[in-house]
Parts: sequence; structure tokens; C-alpha cells
Amino acid sequence: MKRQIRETTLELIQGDITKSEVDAIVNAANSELIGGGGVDGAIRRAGGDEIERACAEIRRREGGCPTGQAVITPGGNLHAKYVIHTVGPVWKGGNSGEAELLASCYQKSLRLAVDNDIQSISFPSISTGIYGYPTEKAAVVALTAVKGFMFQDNTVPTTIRFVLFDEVTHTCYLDALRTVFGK
Ligand code: AR6
Repeated sequence: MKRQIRETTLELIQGDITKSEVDAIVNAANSELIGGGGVDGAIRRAGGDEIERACAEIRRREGGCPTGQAVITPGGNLHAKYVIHTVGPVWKGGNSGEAELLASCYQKSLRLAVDNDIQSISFPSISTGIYGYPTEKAAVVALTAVKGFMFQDNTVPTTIRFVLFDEVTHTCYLDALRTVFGK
């Protein structure tokens, strides 16, 4: 599914984000920036040592990456030139600021993209795997955050793609697209 919104094409596809041919892919990382499972493990395996070295350097310099924030590293062996690592919230029932923190992940990632002259970016569904955020809810938060960024007076990447691993997640995001952007 593709939608043209102002200067940006917003795409929702099902697939493996490590194969994405974009300037930057976003990783659903942890605060320590230590390799984990899920999409993080897949990105680090595909990207190789350069990503690990850059994460270690950020750990030394800044102690990691707080929840809701984002940092950028090279993409190593990936097609993408960069990986933007953002740390989603762990789902604790919804009353612990999860939605604000998740929205912040998308906004900070897009801000880093713009600051690094990134024209195309792929996002996974942050927090909806190991961190347990309900996917229907997360999809609405994600697309609302992206919409908010697009309609601020910002420069915006020309392609924003969500690469969703499984059919259920893809369907949740298609439903959320209609909720957030209308039919
Ligand atoms: N391409 C696209 N999406 C993927 C891929 C892939 N190759 N692999 C998994 N997903 P998760 P989280 C989907 O658990 O919930 C790690 O250990 C997956 O199906 O990767 O934010 C980190 O180090 C799900 O829809 O991220 C953290 O400790 C989505 O990506 C923790 O997990 C997110 O699932 C972060 O947990």
C-alpha cells in the first residue's frame, strides 16, 4: 500500500527490513545497545561488526540510548548506509507513558534522518515483539507520530516505509492507516 502525502510517499509492506533498499533502516534496540533478538538480532547479523563497533562507541561515550530516544550508526554490510537505533517502551498496561515514548521513537528517528540528509527510511513495528506492545495500538501511535512529523514545518524524507514482518502486523498497520489518514 502506497500513499502520497505532501512530498512524501508512505509505504506499508510485509517483509524483512534487513533487505530494504533505503538510505536508513530503523532498529528496535534496547537501552544498552547490546545485540538482542527479534529485528535487532537480524539487523546486526546482516550488518556485521561495523554496527557493533559503533554501538560500543556510543555506549562508552553516552552510556547507551534512553527509551524514546534514537542514535545513528553506519549500516555496515547492509544496503542501507545507516541504521537508526531507537528504544521502544516495554508494554506495562498502557498507563506508564508507553504511547508518548513510542511516538517519540518515530519522531526522534525521523529527526535524525532529516539531520543526516536521509531521503528514504524503513521502520519496523517498534515494541510489538519482545516488548509486548499490542500491535493494533502501536500501529495507530506509529502512524500518528509519522503524520505529526510530516505536517510540522519540517523537511521530511521522500520515502517513509514500514516493513512489517508478518501478515497480522501488516494488516494492523493497514487498518491504522485508514484510521489515522482517512480512507
Ligand atoms: N524485519 C522486519 N521486522 C522484523 C524482523 C525483520 N527481519 N524481525 C522481527 N521483526 P522485536 P521490540 C518484527 O521483538 O518489541 C530485542 O532483543 C517483529 O515480528 O524485534 O521493540 C532488542 O534488543 C515485531 O513485529 O522488537 C530489545 O531488547 C517487530 O519486528 C527488544 O528486542 C518488533 O519486534 C526490543 O523489542
